[in-house]
Amino acid sequence: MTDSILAQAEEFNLLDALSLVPGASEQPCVEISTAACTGRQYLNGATVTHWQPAGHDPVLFTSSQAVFRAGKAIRGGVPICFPWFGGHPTDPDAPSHGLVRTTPWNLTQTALGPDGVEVEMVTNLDQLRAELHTTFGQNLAVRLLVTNTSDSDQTFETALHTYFNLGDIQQVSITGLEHAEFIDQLQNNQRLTQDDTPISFTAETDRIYQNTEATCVLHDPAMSRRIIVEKLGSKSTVVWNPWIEKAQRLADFGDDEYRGMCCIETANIAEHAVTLAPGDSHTTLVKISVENTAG
Ligand code: TA6
Repeated sequence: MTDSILAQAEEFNLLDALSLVPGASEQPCVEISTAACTGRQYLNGATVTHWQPAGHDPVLFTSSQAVFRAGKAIRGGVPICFPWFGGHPTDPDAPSHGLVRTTPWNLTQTALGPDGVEVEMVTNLDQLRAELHTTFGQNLAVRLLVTNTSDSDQTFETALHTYFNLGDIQQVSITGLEHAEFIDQLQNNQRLTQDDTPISFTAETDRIYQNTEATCVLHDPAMSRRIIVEKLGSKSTVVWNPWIEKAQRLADFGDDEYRGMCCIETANIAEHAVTLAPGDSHTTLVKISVENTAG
């Protein structure tokens, strides 16, 4: 698989801006390097694993223990959860977070666009087609376009499961979700409401905020920056940090790595699952930007 993909490099390489190369464990990926940023996206799961805009530290977290192997989800970056989130609603043997974060997507287009290097990857399920359009520039934009290719209505959940790199979990806060209702996945999926204070982390946190299209801001004083997470076509926002015990249980995650990451995920989950008529499409978009706060 890898050799035939890499043989296509000539078709997709963009001078010095983008190269199709063997990445970790020889897994094929596109590497981006421009004046605006560096980036990396694996064909496995179409997973963006690195984005670093000029003048900033890396914005995405990818575990030092991540496994790069066909059929294995990469622990970090922006895994794509689709066509379901979490456990399958009826099949306990089905993989967590759907089918496409562990399958090889097809690299179909690369281009130099006005906002950066544009990469398109595609995968087809029986009734649904997923296209991931990623733009690597001073900002990072990840757009999932799902189309119903069947002759009947199709319903799906999705999440752009973004892992953010941060300086110190005990100093960060997230604003934008005040007063939103959330499903607490650690309290039997109880529905609770966020008060008027920012989210901070003092324990394992695993919440699905519902009925919110709000922009979130991750305030990271240890790295003197804030990360702005804007979204379109998404009514759920998932906030997750595994904390100590879960971090130790995750084989592809360092025991102490919970200190330097959190997930803010752009999603449509549960009552916000999307139903498409035959031929219709839906877009879920996240746009990530970074601002220094030093001085
Ligand atoms: O998005 C949060 C979550 O659903 C957590 O419950 C945790 O399981 C995380 O996803 C990672 O899931 P994974 O299947 O990648 O280990």
